[in-house]
Amino acid sequence: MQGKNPAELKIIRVLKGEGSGYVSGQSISSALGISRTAVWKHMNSLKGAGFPIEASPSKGYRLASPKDPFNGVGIAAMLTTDIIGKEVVFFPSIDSTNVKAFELGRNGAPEGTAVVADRQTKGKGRIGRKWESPPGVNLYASIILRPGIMPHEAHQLTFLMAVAAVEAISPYSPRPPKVKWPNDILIDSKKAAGILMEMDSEADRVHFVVAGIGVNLNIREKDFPDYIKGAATSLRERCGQEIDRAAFTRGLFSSMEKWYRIYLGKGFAPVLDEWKRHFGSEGKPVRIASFHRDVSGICMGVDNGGALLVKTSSGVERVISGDVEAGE
Ligand code: BT5
Repeated sequence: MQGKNPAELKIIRVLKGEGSGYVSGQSISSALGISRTAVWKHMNSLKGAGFPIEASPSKGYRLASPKDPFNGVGIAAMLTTDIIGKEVVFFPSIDSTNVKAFELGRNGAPEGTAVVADRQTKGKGRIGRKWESPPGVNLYASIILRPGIMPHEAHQLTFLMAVAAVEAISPYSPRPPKVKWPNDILIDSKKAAGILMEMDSEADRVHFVVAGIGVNLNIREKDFPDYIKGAATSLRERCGQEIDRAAFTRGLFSSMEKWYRIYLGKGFAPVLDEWKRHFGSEGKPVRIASFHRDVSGICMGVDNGGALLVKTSSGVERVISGDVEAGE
């Protein structure tokens, strides 16, 4: 677990302001009001955190590359949000970021706290399924939200996360990403991201929601386990370039914050409208497998609450949970 030091975040911002140019130790020391020795110590700590800092006795310090390390400091360095990720709790390895975020939420962690990991040993999908979470390649993040909603409204945040994820993924995707009801992001019909919403609530009040998201950023398709090969992809595979994980995470947090503010201010309707623009199944045959029944028919879209509408031989059915499979 890593925290962040405000002086070090300022130093990174000063260095980034110069691109790959040098900044003298003296000017950093006067900008921050700290001694040259303190600057030197912070530089060493930043190097230890993975920032590519180069020092020259005559010119000062510079960042040799714009790529930030993927850890708490690297993500926090250039974060522009006020809520989401204001507190980043980073783990090189953890069982599940959702489990950790839940624990922190119960202990009163503030809204927007983000638990991020390089690797999960027990990454969770829905209903006991697994989320493949190898190290060094992807993003696994869980955000604590305290929106003051009723338990039956909590699923709306899944749509919100999907909209934010599409917005963050789009710049890296040669073809528009599509949402698959209720919680998948697909590129070229393959799953690139999944969302897992869990809540702590009483009958009429949500204490907090943990919004978990896994985005396949740099994993190669050949490295997926056999059972999902062909059905899963990554941004790296789609755009042909290595994705800067820290920069992607910040972009995702910004999109989440944008849509969260819209949701708090204007309600679910604008979020759902945006979600519908990216919905890939409307007008297509679908088959939904859920706990107690299977429904097959033509997808008619979603209703105002986000339930899936399916035209079957016996009329239009409203489906509130399950997995959509392409129909025959
Ligand atoms: C999901 O479940 O798609 C929710 C995934 C949420 C993962 C995040 S990571 C951060 C946070 N912490 C956690 O522990 N979880 C969240 P579901 O719709 O049930 O899909 C699970 C299914 O997706 C699996 O049964 C596989 O078929 C497939 N799958 C597993 N890992 C995958 C991966 N990395 N990429 C694409 N598909 C995957």
